[in-house]
Amino acid sequence: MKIGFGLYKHMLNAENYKFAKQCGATHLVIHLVDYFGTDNNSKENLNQPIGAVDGWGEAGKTGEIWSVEQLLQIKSEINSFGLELEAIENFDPSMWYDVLLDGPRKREQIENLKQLIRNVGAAGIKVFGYNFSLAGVSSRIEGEFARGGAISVAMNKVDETPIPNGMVWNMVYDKNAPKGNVECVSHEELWNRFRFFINEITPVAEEAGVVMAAHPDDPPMPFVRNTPRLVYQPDMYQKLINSAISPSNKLEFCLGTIAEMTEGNVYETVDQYSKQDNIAYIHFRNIIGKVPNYREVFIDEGDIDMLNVLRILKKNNFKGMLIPDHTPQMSCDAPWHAGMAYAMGYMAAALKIVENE
Ligand SMILES: [Mn+2]
Repeated sequence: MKIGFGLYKHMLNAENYKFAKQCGATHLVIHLVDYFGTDNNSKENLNQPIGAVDGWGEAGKTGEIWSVEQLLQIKSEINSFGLELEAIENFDPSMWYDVLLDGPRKREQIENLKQLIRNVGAAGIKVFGYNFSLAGVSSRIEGEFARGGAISVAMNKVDETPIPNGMVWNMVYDKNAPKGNVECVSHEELWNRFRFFINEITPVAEEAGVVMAAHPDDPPMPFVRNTPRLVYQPDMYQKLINSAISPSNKLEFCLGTIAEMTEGNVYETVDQYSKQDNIAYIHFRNIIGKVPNYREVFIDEGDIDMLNVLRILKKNNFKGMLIPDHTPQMSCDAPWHAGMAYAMGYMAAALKIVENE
């Protein structure tokens, strides 16, 4: 198994590459979507996006895809710090809103997504993580929810505010959209939209040598903001895999989100999908509770026995990457970095213990 580190777009700089390396990471997952609008304002030290009702910011305005040159430039900078670029996480909503919404530009957008995946493959990046979701992250609040009053994220009720037209996945892609809200469709209709996407994309991904990795819905509720969710119980991951049998259709396996689900058992779920070799990489984090009442906590204080998870992964010969995903912020001058360093140290030690058993 490999220890990696995830960085948001505004964090892609020399200092954080060094920090990741110093924490023991060998591989990076990067976000290229500007969730926080940092291209326009210089906000610093932002934590994970929590899914505010009015969204995070504007999506890339043009729907333009990332070029091979752009990707190679970022990759070579990362390599110069002794790290590998393993994965990119998330499409910009402006690239695929009509694929999610079954809108008029769906055909054009799916062709653009295919070209993006070809570019990712041409740049030698092996994995592309995504979340097939209309509302995206939602319903979460920030507060002193982790040990010692560490600032973290929690949920205590479902946000039922409809998504306004022109917004999807928490980002505005059209400021001039007609008044009204995104229509509430059935789960079946959402699965039809997903099957269109995955069956179009996997042959291209296979040819490009890229693995598509699906994140479950966070939070895993059947409906959020008056829209259906795709993967909100552990079995739905199997349905997703079965929708397109391909070495390029795998999972961005989020332990925290899976443990928040009301059905199933997190260890059996790890066993099931790692045995199938369907896990592309893992969000290795901990939580307390189940939807709609849970909180994100430190890696060693939650409901999940993380060493048990590692033992199951070892038994099934999982060779992929683990990243901390989110962590509570620690009280000091660098709350996010301290939280991440704590998680990384724990992960390195836990992995050493299990690998030496
Ligand atoms: Mn996650």
